[in-house]
Amino acid sequence: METYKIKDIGLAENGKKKIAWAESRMPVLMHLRKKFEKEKPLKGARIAGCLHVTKETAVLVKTLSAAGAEISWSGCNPLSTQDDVAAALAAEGLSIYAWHGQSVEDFYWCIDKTLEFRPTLTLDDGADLIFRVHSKQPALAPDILGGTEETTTGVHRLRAMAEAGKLLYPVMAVNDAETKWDFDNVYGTGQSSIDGIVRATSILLAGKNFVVAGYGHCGKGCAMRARGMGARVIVTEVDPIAALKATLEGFEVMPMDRASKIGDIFITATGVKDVIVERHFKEMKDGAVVCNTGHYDCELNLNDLYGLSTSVTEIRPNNEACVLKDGRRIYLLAKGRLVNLAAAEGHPSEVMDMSFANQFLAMLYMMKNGKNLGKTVHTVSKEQDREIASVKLETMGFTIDTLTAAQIAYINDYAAGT
Ligand code: RBV
Repeated sequence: METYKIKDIGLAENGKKKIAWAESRMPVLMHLRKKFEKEKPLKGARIAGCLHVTKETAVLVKTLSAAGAEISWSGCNPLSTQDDVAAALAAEGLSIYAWHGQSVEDFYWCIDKTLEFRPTLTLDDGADLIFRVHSKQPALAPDILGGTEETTTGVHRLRAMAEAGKLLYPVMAVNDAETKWDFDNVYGTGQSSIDGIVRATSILLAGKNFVVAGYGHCGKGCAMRARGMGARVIVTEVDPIAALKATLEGFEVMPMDRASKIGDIFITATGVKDVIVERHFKEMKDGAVVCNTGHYDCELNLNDLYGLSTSVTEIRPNNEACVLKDGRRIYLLAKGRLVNLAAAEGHPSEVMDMSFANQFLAMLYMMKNGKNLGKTVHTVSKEQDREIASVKLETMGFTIDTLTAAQIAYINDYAAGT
């Protein structure tokens, strides 16, 4: 019986080349693969994973498998699967259910397929898989030692579930590791979102008004990189502290009601719905480009945009021209889904190296300790963070200083002053 459903197994050769390229740029994860492939600490684990099927994720999947785990995988977004990578994983005998451009029904069908082997661990990006277990198949929960969560939005969902007393097993918030959010969310999102915008439009960024909605870590990355390309960056926020940070970084801050009139390119990175709605679309300039890099596709209100449009035409991959009644055109990228994963390839391998090293170590931790943990959201240890940072630095060829005994004594000596 086939243990996969993908677009085309014939794409496997290309996928293998992409995965090999990612492997050459993910030294921390490869170090962990080497370290654990003999010992096989995940032997006996059945891991259901739901995370973008990219070349980087493939390196994680192969590492989990090398450490002894049985795997069943689905993508966590209907538009992010790289079909050649999915084919390469299937060709290696791994169980995978994912293809690019699937419907929402197919998306959940794929998740359900991965649950058929009764997982003992779950790995999420956005919490759709774990939520599926809780809402549709709670009978699976007693056999599940623990789960992990990759992204900010998923961690928010899980914390809300835990607070409501609804979480049936412990989860590790991989996103909250410093070697994840302070790198992946900032530099990863910054580069890959610009990459997605450029691939979908080939637009010149220099001199454009580039509006970033949300100045969290992802928004900060987008703003920083857009400025680097010569754009004039405008930030919109609801949080005074985040807004203040943006102004002191030199970005202009204003409400979306004003930004909507002057922006050339808009990107949402808030994790909240209805950030750009009808009244904003109505004010936009002819030729404005709108996209989203938040986990879910609710930040741009597409019902509003399509409702205002007299025609919608895909003019190039991931770029739809929405023509309004008065002839103005608004260009919607990647149907409002994560522009970096749908229109480009997601974050670069080098940064996913740290995120996925955290995922891998969190899986080992859950396998070993899950049954003794409270049914709540846990964070990775400082030791894990430091170990990943140390190995990453070492593989990049950097060395750092060490505190002397006298310096340590000084730090701990509260009496030492002027
Ligand atoms: N993300 N994965 C990739 N190349 O595999 N790129 C981005 C990749 C993850 C990232 O960690 C983020 O938290 C999540 O996608 C949002 O869904």
